[in-house]
Amino acid sequence: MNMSRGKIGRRLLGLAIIGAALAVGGYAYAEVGQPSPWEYGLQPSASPVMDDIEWFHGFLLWIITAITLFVMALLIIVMVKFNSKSNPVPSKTTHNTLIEVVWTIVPVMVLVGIAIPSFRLLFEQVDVPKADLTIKATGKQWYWSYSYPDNGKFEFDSLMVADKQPRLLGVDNEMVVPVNKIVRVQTTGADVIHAFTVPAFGIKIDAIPGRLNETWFKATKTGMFYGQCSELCGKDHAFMPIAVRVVSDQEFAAWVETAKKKFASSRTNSYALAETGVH
Ligand SMILES: [Cu+2]
Repeated sequence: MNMSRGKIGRRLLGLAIIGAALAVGGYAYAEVGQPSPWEYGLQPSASPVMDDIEWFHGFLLWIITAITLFVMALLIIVMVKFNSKSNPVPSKTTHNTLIEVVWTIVPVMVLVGIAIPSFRLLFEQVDVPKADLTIKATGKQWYWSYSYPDNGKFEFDSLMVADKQPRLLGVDNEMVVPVNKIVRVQTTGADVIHAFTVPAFGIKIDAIPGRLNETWFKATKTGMFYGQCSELCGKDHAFMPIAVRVVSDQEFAAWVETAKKKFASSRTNSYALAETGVH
């Protein structure tokens, strides 16, 4: 059967639309946690802790908005009703017990209402649940080293690669973790204080020489998630990104096998790379 030109055109258009939809869907599936242009909110969450941080952020925004509007309304009332023109003979009242009790009790209740979820969130972040694996992140001037004590005790360096995308975030060796597993992150500093931060996971913890800090995350989406050292640590502070690749359990097991071989004797190579400088 012969199809008219118009019919073929419409079919091609239909196919193109389906193709584009699939492409967009595929892109959305591979999550990327990184800053975006003109961003004014938080990076999309990819962990339970970050979900709660987002909730707390929204909760505070409502409270602060209500307080600001209330204070603004009081100011406007005072300016309109009690200026010298509309209220030439001011009242001499200096005390009003009810109002004084209210303006003491209400702010206290607001603060307690903020403190309860705030402390709950703080405990959630610091109280590490039973971990599925541990990764030690060591901050160095100016790159990160990751070791996997539960998976064969290998360690590797993660250095920024100047021409890799996303700019200033791409690294040679990413930290790799399995999805939906509780990862305990231990941080320390080899030289000065650094800070290990991944916004999408809601983690930020100092990496201090001579001290071992601990935090945790559970990545709920596969994809690439980026962060940066968040403690001013020297001249290349801006060039020691954190790149975390979240993969399935099978992919993680396969990566561990290759990483064990790849990083068995590569430490000298990475140190040499650090000394020649990649930026
Ligand atoms: Cu640093």
